[in-house]
Amino acid sequence: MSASMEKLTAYLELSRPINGLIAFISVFLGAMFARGIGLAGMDTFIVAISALLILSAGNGFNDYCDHEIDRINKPQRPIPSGRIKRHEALIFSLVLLGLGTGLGFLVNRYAVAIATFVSCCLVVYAVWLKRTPFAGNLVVGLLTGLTFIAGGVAVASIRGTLVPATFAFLFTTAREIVKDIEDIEGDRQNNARTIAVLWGKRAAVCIALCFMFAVIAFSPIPYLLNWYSWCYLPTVVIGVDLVLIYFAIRLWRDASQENSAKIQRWMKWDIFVGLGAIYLGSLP
Ligand code: DMA
Repeated sequence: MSASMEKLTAYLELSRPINGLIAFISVFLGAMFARGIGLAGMDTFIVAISALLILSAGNGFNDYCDHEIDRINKPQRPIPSGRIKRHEALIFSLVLLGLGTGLGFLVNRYAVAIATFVSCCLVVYAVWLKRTPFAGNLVVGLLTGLTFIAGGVAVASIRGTLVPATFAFLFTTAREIVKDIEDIEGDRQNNARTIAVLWGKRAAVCIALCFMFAVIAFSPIPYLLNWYSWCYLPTVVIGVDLVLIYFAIRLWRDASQENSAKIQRWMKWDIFVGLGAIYLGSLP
């Protein structure tokens, strides 16, 4: 691979494109739930791109701040592996943050307000909240939920986005706590006061399980309230609830770094199943 190609791949890796794709899709789904299938237009596309750019920036800035921690936890990442210099990651993140927030001006003032708010939260998270027990996890969960609401803002109606936003919040908070169990070594050595470091793995597992069970408990509600059609229920029960129960049992039995790493990765893929269930449920 040529040097410039390698650099490009490293920047792509830094931005964590799967997470960006999830944010992009979440905005579209948010707009769809707010206004109905097929009504997503140019504004939604702009907000979705803005979410993708801001999240990519957030990931880059996160790695910029976490270079010491990642040297232990994730040595293969672009910064600790030396493929991207720290200042390059910083410039990359600031440019994407500026572009992402700027795009909000093409939509409406609420889009600008959300983009600015999310950008500030991501900076505060990387600099400070990540090293604070629980608050950091909650903020990432809330921001993930907010991507659906941003989709609603693009079509000037946030009703209908609150169910997927709640799902996203609960699911992501659980996953973030599992990630903290995975990252316990590097976090401990760098004095990051996460739940796993401060209160121990067992407590972290219990809190993550509470959030997983909250997702399961919440999942039939939109169907029972007649908000989603019947297609939603079997998809969410089989594709999300049963899968979460399986993850919960595995995590309870083995909270090692290796196992929590596997579970949090699988949880990321399972988000697509959850998005699919909500999509199917909202088809006319
Ligand atoms: C995820 O942070 C990134 C953003 C933008 C909130 P994280 O603390 O979960 O990342 P890491 O994988 O470095 O622990």
